[in-house]
Amino acid sequence: MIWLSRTCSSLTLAAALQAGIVSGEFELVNSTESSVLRQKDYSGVVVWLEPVAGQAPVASRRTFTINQKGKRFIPHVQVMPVGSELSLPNGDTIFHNAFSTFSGQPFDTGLYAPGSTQKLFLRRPGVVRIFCNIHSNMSAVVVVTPSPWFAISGKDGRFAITDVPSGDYVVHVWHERSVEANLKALEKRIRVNDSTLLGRYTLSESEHVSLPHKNKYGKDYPADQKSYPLGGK
Ligand SMILES: [Cu+2]
Repeated sequence: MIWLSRTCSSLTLAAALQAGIVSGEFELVNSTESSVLRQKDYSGVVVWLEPVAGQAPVASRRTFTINQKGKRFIPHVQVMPVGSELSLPNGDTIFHNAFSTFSGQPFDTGLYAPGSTQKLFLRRPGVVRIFCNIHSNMSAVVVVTPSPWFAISGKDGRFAITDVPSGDYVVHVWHERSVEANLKALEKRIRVNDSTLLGRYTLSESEHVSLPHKNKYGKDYPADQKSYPLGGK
């Protein structure tokens, strides 16, 4: 028993020691976004790893949050592993809604009051776009990854995925203003040992087209968008 115990401990220790960090950075080019042009804000690019052989383990259940504040979803882009809980607190003094018709997991919270929170589980990988049925300019994106190894770039474009076990992986990248073909071209196979540097990715936004979205009924938002304060009319 002692021998077994020591063996398990050694294996656990070895696995922990073999876990690595995968890091790199993104640069956004050909953008028309003022935050990119003026502040070199390269945040919001999502990256995740999928093992070449076998399935990724299911991540332990965690809650990720997108706040509703100032008639905005904050953060605008969130990333979480499949099976995670998404929390949507309404931090405004008016009613909001959250709905999605994307990635085969549609939902509609209905109207909900200031100070209250809606929670839901996203059970399938994919890109889930979220809107408010009252305010057409409110939008968010949740990238639900099929593995627990993911990251999102900060303003400086850098990212780091920690605790990645040694092995072979495919790197996947997603960015809201990059077209699917360009993102697909960035996929590459890597071998992770300890610290693995992926270098600099350049993502062009030249082919991005921003289109207005429909409300939850599939129709245009009314020109007169009302807000509903608590206790108001
Ligand atoms: Cu709203």
